[in-house]
Amino acid sequence: VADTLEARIGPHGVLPNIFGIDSDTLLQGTRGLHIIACGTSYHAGLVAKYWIEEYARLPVSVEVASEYRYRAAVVPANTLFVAISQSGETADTLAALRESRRRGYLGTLVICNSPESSLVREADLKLMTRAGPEIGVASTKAFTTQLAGLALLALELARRNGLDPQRYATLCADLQHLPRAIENALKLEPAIVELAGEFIHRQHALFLGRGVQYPVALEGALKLKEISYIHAEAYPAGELKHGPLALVDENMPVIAVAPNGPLLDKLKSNLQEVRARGGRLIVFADGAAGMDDMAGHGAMLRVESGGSFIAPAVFTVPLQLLAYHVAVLRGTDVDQPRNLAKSVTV
Ligand code: F1P
Repeated sequence: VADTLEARIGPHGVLPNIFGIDSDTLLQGTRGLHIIACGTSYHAGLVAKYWIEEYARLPVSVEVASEYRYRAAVVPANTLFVAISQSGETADTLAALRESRRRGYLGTLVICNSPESSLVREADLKLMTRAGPEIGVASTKAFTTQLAGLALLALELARRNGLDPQRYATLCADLQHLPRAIENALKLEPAIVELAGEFIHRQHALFLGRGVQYPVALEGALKLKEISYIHAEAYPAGELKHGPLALVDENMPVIAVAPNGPLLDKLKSNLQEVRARGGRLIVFADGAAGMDDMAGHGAMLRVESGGSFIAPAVFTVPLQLLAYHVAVLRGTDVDQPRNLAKSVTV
């Protein structure tokens, strides 16, 4: 993450290292974004939607690349097509990029970890993440570096679209703090190892988040599925009462991502509903969040979010660690999960 941000945040703000044909003109002309990606990269796109809409006030739609070309998409004027991919070789993402050429976008931007990849070669603009080689099939550091790159993009678009300079400066400082906040989150590892023991014989798990933390919950559930083979679902916490609550009993662990913020009270009332049904609560809460009334009804782990802007990237780390340690305890092959390929090229 530090490498992805490196040299791109200076005293005057962020300079996302976007290169390609006339990046300045394309970014200046952008009036909306359409983000496509697969798997973990898709979840990064969902986080970006919250950031770009909140700070740059541009409309963003996000779609899985595997569906994109089978839909007669309507493309509003001056929409930038954005593809996110760790490998840059995912067949659906590449096919979507090629299809986008026929659909009248302003231009194409690829956010990618592989400089020599097909996606990077074919895009107008490129923003490189610097996760280094990721050996395991499941994306982990690729995801956090994608979030770092997308945060830079969101801030750059925000700056161009008139975000209050003071607010912009605060967000830049938050982003600068991200590597340190992630280091702090990694210190939770011993507590997470202990927690992982509870999952050895579990078959199912529910993940909950609200707002920008919903995609983080999705990513936590995906990691648990991919490497531990535990059936895991993620829901925006407000959707609990529209169905998933029927699944909650003492055998269902419910993992909640709960940083401080305007939606915390809403989330707390959703968690009360879980508690009332005897569900086992595991809450990843912000140090600053008033969640003490939730303690004593399950496990509570405190994560220093480093500010609401970067919280999605920080809260991802304990969820990745949880999936990892559950997988280790269950004896699955963490680096090479069954049935999965690092890069899906067909
Ligand atoms: C997309 C992806 C990964 C996942 C797995 C299969 O890859 O879904 O997120 O971990 O490796 O492919 P990419 O387009 O980001 O390379």
